[in-house]
Amino acid sequence: MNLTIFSIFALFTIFMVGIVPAVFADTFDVLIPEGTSVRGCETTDKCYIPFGVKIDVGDEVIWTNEDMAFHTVTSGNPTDGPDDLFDSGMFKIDEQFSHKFEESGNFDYFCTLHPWMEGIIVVQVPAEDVSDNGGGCLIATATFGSELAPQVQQLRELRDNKLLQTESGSAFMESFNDFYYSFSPIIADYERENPAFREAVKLTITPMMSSLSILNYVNMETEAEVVGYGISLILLNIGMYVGVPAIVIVGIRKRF
Ligand SMILES: [Cu+2]
Repeated sequence: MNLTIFSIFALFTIFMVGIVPAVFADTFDVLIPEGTSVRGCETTDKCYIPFGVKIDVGDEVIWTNEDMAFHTVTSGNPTDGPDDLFDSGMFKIDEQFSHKFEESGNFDYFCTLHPWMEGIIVVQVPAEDVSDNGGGCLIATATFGSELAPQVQQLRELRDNKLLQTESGSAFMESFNDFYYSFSPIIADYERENPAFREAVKLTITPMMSSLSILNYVNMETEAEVVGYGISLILLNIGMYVGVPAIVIVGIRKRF
């Protein structure tokens, strides 16, 4: 019974580690140092420190005013003026302004009170999201013989069309891949050398793949739906892989 509790705990941990980064995206600090209300900081790009910040989509930037004067953080540039993407308005010493960036791109900003003060935020799509689109499921490919096998296609469609369309799903795939690619090449190689082992793997993963196919028939558009279906599927799989064998073992033990 301890094993069951441990397995549930382990699977929940894997799932939550996948979700947490989506909920608590990274934050980055930018300081407005003392003395920026007079010209000079622009010669060394030190009106906002750091001048440029590179972040991922979903990350947040927090500006802190450490100067004695009022300043603003206003998207756009001094020549063309504000572009209305974000604007702190005037904020005073020790006050903060934050903005979460939901789209990729280069975002210039400046201070409307001191137009020599300029900075830039570069927002990029996380590298993992891009590379995930290329790889396939190594174990499913080795088990079902080819990348083009319907079972492998089903997994790929599920990942590309459902999971990677949401933040929680992408975050889950990211941590799942770190874990999965640590052992899947070894299993896939062994499957190619040993047909009996391949059949055993096929039997083992078939219930899980059938349960995943449910996802192709449901709507998973919101973050809450992805989390909900994700947890339900994990529980269903715990039921199939841990619960059923546990009940059988307990039943056998009672007989003897
Ligand atoms: Cu200013």
